[in-house]
Amino acid sequence: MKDHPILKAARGEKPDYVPIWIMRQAGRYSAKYREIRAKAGSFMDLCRNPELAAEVTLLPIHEIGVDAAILFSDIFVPVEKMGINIEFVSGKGPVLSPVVKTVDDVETLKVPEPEEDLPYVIETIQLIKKKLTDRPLIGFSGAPFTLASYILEGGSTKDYLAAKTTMWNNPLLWDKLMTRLSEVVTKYLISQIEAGVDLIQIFDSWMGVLSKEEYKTKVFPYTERIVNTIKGKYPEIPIIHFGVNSGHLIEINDKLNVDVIGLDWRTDIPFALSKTDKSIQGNLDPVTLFAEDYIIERKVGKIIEEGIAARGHIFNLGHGILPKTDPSKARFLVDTVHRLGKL
Ligand code: 1CP
Repeated sequence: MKDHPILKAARGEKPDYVPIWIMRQAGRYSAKYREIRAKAGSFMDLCRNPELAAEVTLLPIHEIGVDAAILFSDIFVPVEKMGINIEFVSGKGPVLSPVVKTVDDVETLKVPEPEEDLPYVIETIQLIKKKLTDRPLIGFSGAPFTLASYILEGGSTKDYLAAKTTMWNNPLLWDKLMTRLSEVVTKYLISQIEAGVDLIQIFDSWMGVLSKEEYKTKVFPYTERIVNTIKGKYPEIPIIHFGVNSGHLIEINDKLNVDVIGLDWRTDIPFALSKTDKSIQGNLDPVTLFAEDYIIERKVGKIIEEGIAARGHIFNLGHGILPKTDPSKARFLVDTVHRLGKL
């Protein structure tokens, strides 16, 4: 397993081919996923059901041939166990309650003990690892800023008003919440590693909405602490750090002790490589999977060419695969990367 192309690319050793996995690869574009999801009840029920979550995790391995599985779960799974209720309301997205507004509210948030509070996540990982012996399993967590943005807003947001104003107007609350979230994320990721995941991705999906200065002073130190604690304990487990539209933050994130920087499609690979010498992941625009095959081929070819100059390159979309994607196009993408990516 240690020599699998994804792990080699993450470490900056040269694999035989460019490996690929796809963000949200176990998702709504798959008919089988929709069928299992309907059987499970709510989306959070599916995340809490080890048998079904393991089955869903393995679907894209068989259906589209990706080189790694990613644990089927969600960034809200540990948040629920902090004492915040999560509901997915159709047309509105996730609704979190109660909304955190004061330092006292933060004090009531628990730090879940994964063995006791999240046993279904550990069990899901163990079930997957029994069945998946030839490819790595990716574990993941949201990062403190992305989690805080939902917790302070009570759901999705376009302007990040609650997160940004709290950061500016209430630095004590901000620090207490970010510190607590850092503890939650650290424990959660360590428990995933101990249950058997082979590498991890930290999703700071929305960090790109911050300026360099804000990111550096108000967000980076918390992520840095998480990464250093995990690397201190498990230096051999590669860490991927990803955020949407965050090309302006690469030179700051280059200082994190992570192995791979995830890029979305708006960040050109040559630009990214001028800011970091870490391995990279990405970065095909998810909408490309609605284009003609020759367009997909051309864009994949360009990304692979550009990725050769990186320390290592894991192919991925620049963000999650869209629910309307035709699964045969996802399969075509994986085959194309494998065909054009022989090194
Ligand atoms: O209806 C459904 O079936 C639910 C759709 C869905 C799925 C398939 C949600 C709801 N989450 C997931 C799975 C999921 N989420 C995975 C599984 C592994 C995979 O196949 O990739 C992962 C890694 C996530 C992570 C996640 N959840 C992120 C970070 C990644 C990203 O997209 O930037 C975020 C921000 C979430 C929050 C979330 N989960 C689901 C929704 C609708 C949202 C809100 C998104 C928003 O605010 O716009």
